Amino acid sequence: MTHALIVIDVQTDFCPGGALAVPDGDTVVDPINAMMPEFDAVILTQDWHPAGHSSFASSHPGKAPFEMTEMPYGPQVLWPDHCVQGTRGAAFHPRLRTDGDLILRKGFRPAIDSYSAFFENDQSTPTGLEGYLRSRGIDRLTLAGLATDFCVHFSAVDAARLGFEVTVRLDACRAIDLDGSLQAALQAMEKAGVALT
Ligand code: VGL
Ligand code: ZN
Repeated sequence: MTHALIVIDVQTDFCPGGALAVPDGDTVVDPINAMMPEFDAVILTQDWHPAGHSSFASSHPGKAPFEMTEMPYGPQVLWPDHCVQGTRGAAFHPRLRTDGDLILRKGFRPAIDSYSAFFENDQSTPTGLEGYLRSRGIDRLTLAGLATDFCVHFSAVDAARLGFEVTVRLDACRAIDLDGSLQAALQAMEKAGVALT
């Protein structure tokens, strides 16, 4: 089997002091750096939004961060402005090793958010990652990074649904945990056949 590590969104804005800080988000950096040499391929994802993105509360008059809205594709959490293309907040954590094989950017379409590394939140627009992995003969995936209950969760469930053998290293993930979202994410990943370690 060819086994890839997918490092999800270990970016400055998701770490303490960032615009959408995940509690203890920076503590995933050392374990992720340490596990990289164990894999045949290392892929990093980068949340990469244009200014004024539709997932930002600031783009919806009268809405505050962490409230919900209805998008044409369904319910969507509204976030503080974060990971704006080319800003310091969108950069990888300064201590993260970024000498992997591929950096995949997502969330760049103004009207659609993208938690998953495989499909945007409309659940149909592909990012191209599936084709990249298949053409390299990669069939096994380990995921780590931020945030357990959003981008890691949706990436893991999509990967399992696409037929990859998927493990999530929970020791190298941290969660936002909005209204029970961590518990729901763990249940959804288990139900999808994702191994949680
Ligand atoms: C993420 C919320 C908004 C994540 C990205 O990386 O989990 N969460 N954008
Ligand atoms: Zn985002």
